This record gives sequence, C-alpha cells and structure tokens, in this order.
Amino acid sequence: MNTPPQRLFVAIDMPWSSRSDLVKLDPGMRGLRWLRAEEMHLTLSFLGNVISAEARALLHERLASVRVPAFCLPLASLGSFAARGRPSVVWIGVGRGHPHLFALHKKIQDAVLSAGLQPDLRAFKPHVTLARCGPALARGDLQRFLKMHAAFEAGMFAVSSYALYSSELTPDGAIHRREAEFALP
Ligand code: 2AM
Repeated sequence: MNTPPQRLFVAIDMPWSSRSDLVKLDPGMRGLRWLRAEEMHLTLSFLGNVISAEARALLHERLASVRVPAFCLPLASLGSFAARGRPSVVWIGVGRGHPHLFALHKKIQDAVLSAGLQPDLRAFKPHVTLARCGPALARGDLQRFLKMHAAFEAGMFAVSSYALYSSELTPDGAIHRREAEFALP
C-alpha cells in the first residue's frame, strides 16, 4: 500500500551533554548554518523517500534483528566536506573508526536492502555534521576556524542503540522525528 512518502534515515544519537558542547562551538559565521542540538547525529544509512507502508514495516523488522555489541566512540577533530568545489558541510569526527561501528553500518545497509529498499551506497565516512555551508561563507574564515579547532575533543560516548528517523525539510532546517529505537545487545 502506498502512503505519503517518509524521508528516512538510520542514525546514532549522542548524549545531550555532548551535543550541547558542539552547539557552543558555533562561531556565528556568515554563511555557516550551525545545526540545532536535536539535528545532530551520526548517519548510518540514508534511505530517502519511502512510500510503501509494507516496506517500512519490513524495515522495522529487519533493523530490529541487527546484532552488534555496544561500543564507545570519541568525538574529536573538526573537518569539512566539499561539493562542486565549495565547502558544503562542517563535521566532527569519531576517531579512526571503531570496528563495531563499521560492522553496524554494514549490517544496517544489509537490513535496508533486505527490506527491498535502496540505501545510499556511497563510501561510509563516519562523521557528525555540525553546520551546513551557504554561498555567503568566506573560505578563508572557515579555514581559520577549522585550523583553530583541528584538535577539538568532546569526549567519548557510548553507542548502545540506534534509531530510525524521518526527516521533514523546512525553510528553517530539517525536523527529525524518531520513528523507532533499537537497542544494541
Ligand atoms: P549528514 O548530516 O551526515 O550529511 C538526514 O537528511 C541525514 O541523512 C542528514 O543528516 C545526512 O547526513 C544524511 N544523508 C546522507 N546522504 C544523504 C543524501 N544523499 N541526502 C540527504 N541527506 C543525506
């Protein structure tokens, strides 16, 4: 049965204390839209619009059967991605990548595929997006900011669950709704 599309993604949440530290990093720079705490997460799989209610039900079922032990991740070091030759996103990294994080990502991609859905299959570069860059951003300002905070650390956090989110795009940013949470063993 086709229902109104839901823009879905699977992500790991960080504790509110970490997010509040990350919100405070906002330099208030022209052309840099810093994310609100509730928008910050580590995306594991982006599904885009899903219109079939059956596919969504199957997705819940398959995600619930993913088994990876809980683990800890650091939040450290700022960087940026570029798109079409311009900075697009400012992020914080999660260290060199815990093997359980990569195992979780792979199992979630498999779960999405086995529910008949098509995940984004680009290489997994684990990061937490902090800000989105607009055309008014001066590259030099961004480079200075990134250099100043290259060694920034926001401590470790425990990953004991992941969540399925829907995302509604609005002019003031995305509104994310947690549709389901899945605990790690
Ligand atoms: P990012 O912030 O780490 O880039 C919801 O849109 C989330 O899905 C975003 O936070 C984004 O993660 C992620 N995402 C991954 N691929 C995407 C794509 N092709 N389009 C939009 N969002 C994508």
